[in-house]
Amino acid sequence: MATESRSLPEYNPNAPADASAGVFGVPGSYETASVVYLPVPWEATTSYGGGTVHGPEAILGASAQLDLFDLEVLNPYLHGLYWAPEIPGILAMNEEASARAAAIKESGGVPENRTDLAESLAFVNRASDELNRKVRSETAKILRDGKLPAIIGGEHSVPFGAFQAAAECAGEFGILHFDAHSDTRSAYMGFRHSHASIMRNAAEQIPAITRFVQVGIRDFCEEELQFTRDQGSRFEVYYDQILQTRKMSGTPFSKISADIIKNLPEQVWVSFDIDGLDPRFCPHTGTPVPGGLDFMEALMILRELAKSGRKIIGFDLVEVAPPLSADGTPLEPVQAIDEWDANVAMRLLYKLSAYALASRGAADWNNLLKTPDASSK
Ligand SMILES: [Mn+2]
Repeated sequence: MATESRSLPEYNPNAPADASAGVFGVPGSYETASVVYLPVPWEATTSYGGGTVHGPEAILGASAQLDLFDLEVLNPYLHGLYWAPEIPGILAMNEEASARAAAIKESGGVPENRTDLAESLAFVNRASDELNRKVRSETAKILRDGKLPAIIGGEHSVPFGAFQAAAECAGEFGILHFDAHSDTRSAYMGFRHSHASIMRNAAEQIPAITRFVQVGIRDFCEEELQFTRDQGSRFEVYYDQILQTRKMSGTPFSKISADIIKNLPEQVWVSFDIDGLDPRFCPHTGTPVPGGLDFMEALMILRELAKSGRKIIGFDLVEVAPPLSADGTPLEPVQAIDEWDANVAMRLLYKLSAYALASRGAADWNNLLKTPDASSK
């Protein structure tokens, strides 16, 4: 893939950003991009708090606030970061599927003798299949064009088609999965492609994914614990409780990061559910859970991955949600705090992009190796 940087004519990175220019306030096009963000506004199976359907527009809207220069990887934006248009039809499909799913969620699933709900369930499952087909073909195109795909959710069910595309175009790979939840339930409430089932579906249906390394997991049922154990060495789960206890007992986080990364194969997809972080970084996400990673800890793990020589072949960032007003529409940001979820997410997105590019040989690694170390200046 193309990872060379280029200067952008008539663009001054030190000036205040032009919010209408593109993601992070930088002009760009698909043709010149190394990283392509594919927004997927979808939340049909969301089971608790809604709003992640508005995640992509909130992240894009907040992104112009970023200062582009990065101490570690210098100017990742020069490699070309492009925010693709939404796949046509997704928002309308989400609206109908969400409306049908609402009644199923209300009854906690589909009881016998409720043929109306069974019909709605079949509708939602067909819509999920259609969504997966669309995401798969768009992601495959991005990969075939030699670019890095980045899926922006939406709920955590959305990258399934992208995993399929990665398997088809790149062969075997591992998933580094940040999340509060295991996401290995079997068809939660009957939804075959539930946000709570993404890693189980991936494990059962995509044999090219040889490893799942889960980090920050702290909310799961016994069936999920059993499922991941039954998968043997294919699943390595860093439960938050155990990870945090190690940290609090004096193990340096750099050691913990290295332990996590060593389980991954050569090629890695990063699946980042924002609720893997401490909820103070994502207060409006759909299913927040206390505990979780600090922002800088997540970055250390990602840095360790990029430095390790493994290749990031794509990534997703999901479950980001802005605060909603009483009628379910996004709150018009009045104060900076209203944009907090999206602010954190766009900064994570920029770093994810930088580390992904760096893992493809695009960074000044001497710089990256030096800066996080307190002994250097
Ligand atoms: Mn998740």
